[in-house]
Amino acid sequence: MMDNGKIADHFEELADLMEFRSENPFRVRAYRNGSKAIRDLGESVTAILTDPSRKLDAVPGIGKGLVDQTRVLVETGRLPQLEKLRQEVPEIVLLMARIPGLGAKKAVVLHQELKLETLDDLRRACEQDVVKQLKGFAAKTQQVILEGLEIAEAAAERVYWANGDQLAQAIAVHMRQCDAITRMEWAGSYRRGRETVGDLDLLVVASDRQLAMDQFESFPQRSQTMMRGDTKVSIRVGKAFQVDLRLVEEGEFGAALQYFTGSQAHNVHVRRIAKQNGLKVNEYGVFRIDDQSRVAGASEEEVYQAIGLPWISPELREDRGELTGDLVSPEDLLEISQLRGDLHMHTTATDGEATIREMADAAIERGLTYIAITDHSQRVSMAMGLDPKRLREQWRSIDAIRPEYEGRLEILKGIECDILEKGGMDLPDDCLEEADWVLASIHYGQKQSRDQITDRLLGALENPHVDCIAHPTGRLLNRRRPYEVDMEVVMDCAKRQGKLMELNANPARLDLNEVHLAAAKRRGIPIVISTDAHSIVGLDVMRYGVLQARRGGLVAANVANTLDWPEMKRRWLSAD
Ligand code: DGT
Ligand code: CA
Ligand code: CA
Ligand code: ZN
Repeated sequence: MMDNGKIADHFEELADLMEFRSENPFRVRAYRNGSKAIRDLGESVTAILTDPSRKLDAVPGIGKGLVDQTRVLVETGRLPQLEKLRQEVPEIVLLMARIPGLGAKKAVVLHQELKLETLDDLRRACEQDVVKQLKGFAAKTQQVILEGLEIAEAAAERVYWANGDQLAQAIAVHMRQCDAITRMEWAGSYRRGRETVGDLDLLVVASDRQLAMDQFESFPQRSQTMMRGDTKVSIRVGKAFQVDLRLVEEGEFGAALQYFTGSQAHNVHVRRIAKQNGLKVNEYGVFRIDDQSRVAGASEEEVYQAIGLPWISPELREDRGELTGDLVSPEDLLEISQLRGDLHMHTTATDGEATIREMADAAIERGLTYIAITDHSQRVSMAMGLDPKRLREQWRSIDAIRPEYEGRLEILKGIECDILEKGGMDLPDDCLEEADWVLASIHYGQKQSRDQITDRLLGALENPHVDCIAHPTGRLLNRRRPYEVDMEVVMDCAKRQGKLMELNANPARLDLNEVHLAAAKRRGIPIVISTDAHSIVGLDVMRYGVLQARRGGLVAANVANTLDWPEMKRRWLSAD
């Protein structure tokens, strides 16, 4: 029987291949949406198909065409259309096409000319200067490929926290069906809320270890068991992603959790402090060095306490001062319930999918008291950015609907104004002046020198109408490095000018990172956590931003949008 994960994998691959062949984007999207719908469906697609009283196309996201294909796949285990496409596009070509800066056309040429079979072959061809001799390839391209390979390899290894979270929750639901499991907790980078996770680490206490391990191995999305021992099982999910299960004793659970949560750097530091106190720490407990007696291990609190430390929130365990600097008490760290507004979102006026009204209603449902509509400015032509005329039209429509939302939600007239390549803002001052909230951000000229980029940001901060810098480093996790920028200088200027900085909560951005957040906190620069939503569901990414904020040690007082709008305006916005 074919499980939902397998079916979804088939359609996802089909969508990838069709996209590669530049086939109809609507059909590509239909397969991609269908794949997601099947993957997220709480019950078996095969079961629905074999039940004459049920209709698969009643499931949202699954159309008629997909139902027929799914039936073929479930009945025969094969998808002829996919097999045909696989013949036409070898996997290595797809892998190469995903390298940033390479693209489909060049990938095909490389494959034809060099008969490459693996990405390693490609790396070798670059290192031996073979690539730059091909027609249409320059030394620069070869360099770009080499750098892109690095990113592509990292991307193959690590997933966004948000995706790790989705998988972790599915595994947790599966494991809870096993009665032998009496206790269960995630450890590792996932528990620490790192931006990306390399693998997942699950700790379990069970009355019957074999049953718990069997349950783990029967996770429907498992593709392979890499090893199974007495206390540990490692499986692969999908192509390569690894999940480790460790079985531990109830009385040692706290020590194991502390050990396997890491980070390694944090643990090394903890052990050093312990040693100074005559103690030894390992995954089984805390022991006195002199007589080997065990002093702690059942709970994490007791482990830290035995060493003379308060319990430290997992998000902070990176050895960045959490053991020595000013301790942030865990209950003070920011929580999502403390956020009142969302100050970065797009609508159908530019590249968003929902109208102002739809975004406003969705914001109310999510408990917010204000939002800013911040569509793109004219320079961002690909997203139909707004010129002054269209922007003012949008503001008039906001004026028109405001009375409806009176007392429920404040809708602010905002703009995400591009910082031009040559410096300066993309919209005239008289226009920016009329806005309630102005974000400034860089979308073009990201390859400029450190000085140029820094100057552009300083120029924006010095504009009296700009309130906040959005996604300040421009990075996209696994895909695009941050641009070169002197963040120290930018932050000093932000502080001087009384400006705010964004923590963009999109799981692919999480920009600023936790180190920058901590630096902003030290300087007293208020942070605004925003979703940058391009749709209603885009508003739900706020929790990833909150996790990132906690990693930076932020408390409510450091985050401007924990205040209601009138208060926030009074407290943090310069009167311009
Ligand atoms: P990841 O998976 O690369 O995103 O990062 P982590 O932190 O989850 O690393 P992982 O999965 O290799 O190990 C989980 C934790 O277990 C790690 O943070 C610290 C602890 N740990 C694992 N292996 C070692 C080791 O050899 N030495 C020490 N001190 N700690 C280890
Ligand atoms: Ca891990
Ligand atoms: Ca691991
Ligand atoms: Zn935006």
